[in-house]
Amino acid sequence: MTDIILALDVSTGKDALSIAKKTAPFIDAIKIGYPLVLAAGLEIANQLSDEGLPLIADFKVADIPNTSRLIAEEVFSHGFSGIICHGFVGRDSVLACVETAHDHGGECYVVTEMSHPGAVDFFHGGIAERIAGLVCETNADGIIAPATRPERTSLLRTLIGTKKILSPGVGAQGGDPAAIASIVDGIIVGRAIYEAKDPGSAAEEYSRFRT
Ligand code: FNU
Repeated sequence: MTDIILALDVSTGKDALSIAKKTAPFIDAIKIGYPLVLAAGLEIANQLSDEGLPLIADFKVADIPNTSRLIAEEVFSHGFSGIICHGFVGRDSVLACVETAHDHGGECYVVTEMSHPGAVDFFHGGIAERIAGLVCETNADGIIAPATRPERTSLLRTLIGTKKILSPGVGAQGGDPAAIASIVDGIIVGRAIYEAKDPGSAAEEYSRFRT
């Protein structure tokens, strides 16, 4: 199965709710993060939940285990079904997010390699592969891996088996959904949908890649 996940990085609650309503029939989940939450507050999650779609908190949590756990508790008590954390912080911090997610019946995704050009400065040279190993050891639910580098995402697939891969970078960052859809479980699309003249039609276009 390949899901379409809307990255709702708009800066007002009003825009977020309006775009969520227009796109809901064509998407499988909504991901929100700092841009929207800092503008509209974490309560926006409760309002978005009216669409009946899973909500993923993209806070890329990267802290000591106690702080990571406190962040994850706050996320799951606001109705999210998934959280994204960084992997480079190490096993104990990742485990704090994974355990808190699972305590709440939610999922935890770990960033293995980011999608932007600068990601190669740090994540290449074995780091992404080590993080993939950590994902298996900590029983995390899946990884975030780049649609902008399908060959890297394919490699990471061989390391994590059937765990889920959610893949950002299509559209605005140049990734081709056709090149990545068959190797991942979810395509994350932001600007190509929410900045479109008609976000509903743009989401419908991407829904061709749903399986
Ligand atoms: P769009 N995102 C990303 N690359 O783009 N969470 C990563 O490696 C990663 C992410 C997020 O470019 C990014 O923050 F780990 O407008 C944004 O919310 O399609 C979304 O994915 C991509 O947005």
